[in-house]
Amino acid sequence: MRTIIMTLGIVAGTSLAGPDIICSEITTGQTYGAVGDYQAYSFGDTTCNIGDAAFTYNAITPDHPVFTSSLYRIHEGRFEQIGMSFVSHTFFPLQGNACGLGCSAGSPGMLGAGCSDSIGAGLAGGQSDMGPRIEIDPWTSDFPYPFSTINQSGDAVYKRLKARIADLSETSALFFVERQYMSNEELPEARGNNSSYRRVSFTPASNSPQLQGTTFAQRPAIYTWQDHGLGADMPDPDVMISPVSLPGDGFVYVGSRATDLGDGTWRYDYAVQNQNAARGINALRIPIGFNRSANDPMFHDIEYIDDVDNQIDGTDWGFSVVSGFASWELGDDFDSNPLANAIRWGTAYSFSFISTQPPTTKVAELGVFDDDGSGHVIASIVAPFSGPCRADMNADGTLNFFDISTWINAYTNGDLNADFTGDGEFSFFDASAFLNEYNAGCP
Ligand SMILES: [Ca+2]
Ligand SMILES: [Ca+2]
Ligand SMILES: [Ca+2]
Ligand SMILES: [Ca+2]
Repeated sequence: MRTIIMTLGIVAGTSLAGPDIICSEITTGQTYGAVGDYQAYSFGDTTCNIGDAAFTYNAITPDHPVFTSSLYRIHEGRFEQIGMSFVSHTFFPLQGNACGLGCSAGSPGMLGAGCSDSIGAGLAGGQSDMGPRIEIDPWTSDFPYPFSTINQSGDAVYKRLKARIADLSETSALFFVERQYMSNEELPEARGNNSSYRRVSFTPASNSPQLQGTTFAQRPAIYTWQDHGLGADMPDPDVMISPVSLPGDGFVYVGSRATDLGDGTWRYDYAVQNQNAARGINALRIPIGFNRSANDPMFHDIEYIDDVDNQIDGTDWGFSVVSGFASWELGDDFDSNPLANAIRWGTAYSFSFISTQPPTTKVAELGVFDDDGSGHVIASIVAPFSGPCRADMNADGTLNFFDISTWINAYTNGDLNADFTGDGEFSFFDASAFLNEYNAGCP
């Protein structure tokens, strides 16, 4: 018996074989510009191959990793993306041992198993080696070569990680830079750990970056909200982060938090970060209960500025409170407009509204932009309780047959407003919870 188990273990281990890139440290920063309202940056880093096979770094074919940089901030309790770069195409790797894994250097032009590479901020800011994000398939990391705008440079902020100076000048905000790698040689199991972040501050007047604290490796930027939500290195236990794996595709993360405004209302903040999902997200739907309200909606997306990627439409999503959901909807899918303002890989959009109801745990729907008929995916979130009396499904102040009928209809339709257990599944336990609350009556 023991032999069989060990054999299975070896087989499972073998299935994970291959190269596995991570960004282990963000090391240096450099400033460019300003140009108009924007300041630009580049950051150096150290990467490690923590897998058991070498990576190819062939600069003149599509067989090399690429990386990108993004800027985020936590401001007034919200997590927001405020900047993004094009992707940088890598070339000849160094063969160091920065991760202490014992580098077995392969042939020249390969990053051997256990080996590290590093790049300074100056090289990382090279415009000639940067191409558009939109040409990268974030799940397979395939892209055309030569990529668009290869060898093209421009003004100081062109292609580089850039942000509005006004967004950087908010002294009460915490700022974070995220580095994300992508490689078409990684197996699916090795693709989820390719984003790392580090806190950064900006010197007033010069806007120059100062890296702070340590790098949070293999951790997408949305976790800054949880890791630093109450201040630098002060975690916020009220922030919920839910990873969602799209079938046959990459990861999307949904963050949520409720803030008691002290006047009988709560502000609900949400953020959706698409790390590496090719299909994108085009809706966020929060079940709040039928005939309940949600007010003062806020929507924050990302600006696509440079020539190729700015083909992507910047139209803000619409907000509605309809049929028991507070929803933000893009209003397009990939088939109707491939360049619509979906939450694409390497970006995070933020949302909020105000409710008179205190928080509970529920499940939200995320619309899939390029869904091929597969429909939505779900994620656990903090959301307003459907009260004051939840069994009063139609919120008319009395309990009667219409509430039972409304619950049964919702349950039959797979409507999350019937999910009384808040787990995203529809089962006997939801019926039991509804009937118990109905029989207990409302105050
Ligand atoms: Ca990896
Ligand atoms: Ca917009
Ligand atoms: Ca009722
Ligand atoms: Ca349920």
